[in-house]
Amino acid sequence: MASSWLELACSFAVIFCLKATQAEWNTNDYLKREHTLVKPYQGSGMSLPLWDFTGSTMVTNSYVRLTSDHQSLQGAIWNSVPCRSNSWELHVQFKVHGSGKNLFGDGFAIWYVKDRMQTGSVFGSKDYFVGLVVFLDTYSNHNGPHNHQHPYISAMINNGSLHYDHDRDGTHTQVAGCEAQFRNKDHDTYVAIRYHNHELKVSIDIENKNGWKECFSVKGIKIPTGYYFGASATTGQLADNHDIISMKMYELDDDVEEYTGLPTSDTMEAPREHIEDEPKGAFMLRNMSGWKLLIIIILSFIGLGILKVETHPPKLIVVAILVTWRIYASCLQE
Ligand SMILES: [Ca+2]
Repeated sequence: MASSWLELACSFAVIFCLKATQAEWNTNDYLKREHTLVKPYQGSGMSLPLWDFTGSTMVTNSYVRLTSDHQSLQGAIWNSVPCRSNSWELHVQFKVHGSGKNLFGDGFAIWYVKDRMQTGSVFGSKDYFVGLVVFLDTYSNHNGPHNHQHPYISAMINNGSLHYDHDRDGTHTQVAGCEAQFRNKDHDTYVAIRYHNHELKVSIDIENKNGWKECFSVKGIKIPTGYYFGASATTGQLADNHDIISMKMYELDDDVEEYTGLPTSDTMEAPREHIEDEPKGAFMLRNMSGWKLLIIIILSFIGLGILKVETHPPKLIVVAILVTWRIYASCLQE
């Protein structure tokens, strides 16, 4: 009898342990190693299994640097295995940092696209792409009034027909976006891209709180399987270090059938009005009509002529400069 009780107790203990393990796991997410990049990066020299590089990309023991803090660079890292998961979540640990306090750029992009390893004008990768991209844009190129600050995270879905407009920071083709101060942080920074049941959700963990905060979520998104994950970055006149520390892809259970069509999005944010910058400085001089410039030059000569015949040159220099500047300023306002 005692042994029966013992067996029963053991059975309960086993069941309890199994339940506890299930509760601990409590997720249907599965890490897919073929789409995952983690330290220590296993490779020889510049090559890594499952991942390929372009441009300025450099691999160290601690990070994959897409661009360093120097001008006119572009680099990318691409997974070589197409994604066969219908729904997935990609966690990217990254670090964007540099010496610039007010001027830095341009940011980086995380891709899930049909064509990999293609350099181009969109953060170092191809324009008119087919797939999904999430931009982590650190530099505001947008002319005119903005309704958001940078750094800015946004997503774009493209079936190959849309052009990414750098001058507007892609705001007229984005499905959604949010501001996120992820640059020059001393702690680890993460972004999560979740595509599940035709919903795209982007979350961030950038405040050292070890938890995800939603950036945006958009329903009615369809992207097929068979595309490639990647990340790319560029620097132009402004620069930054754009580092990828890890990329982890989790397959998710879902309730939808496999989609094989072109990427689509039911909604897209309303286009923002494109307002030209008011030209300033040397740029303004190029736009100024000839007669206005002529007036300025004539007045300058008159001012200098007066200086020669007067006895108080310092005072007149100030007057001449003020008159010239006033006319120049009135030209600018027109
Ligand atoms: Ca930008």
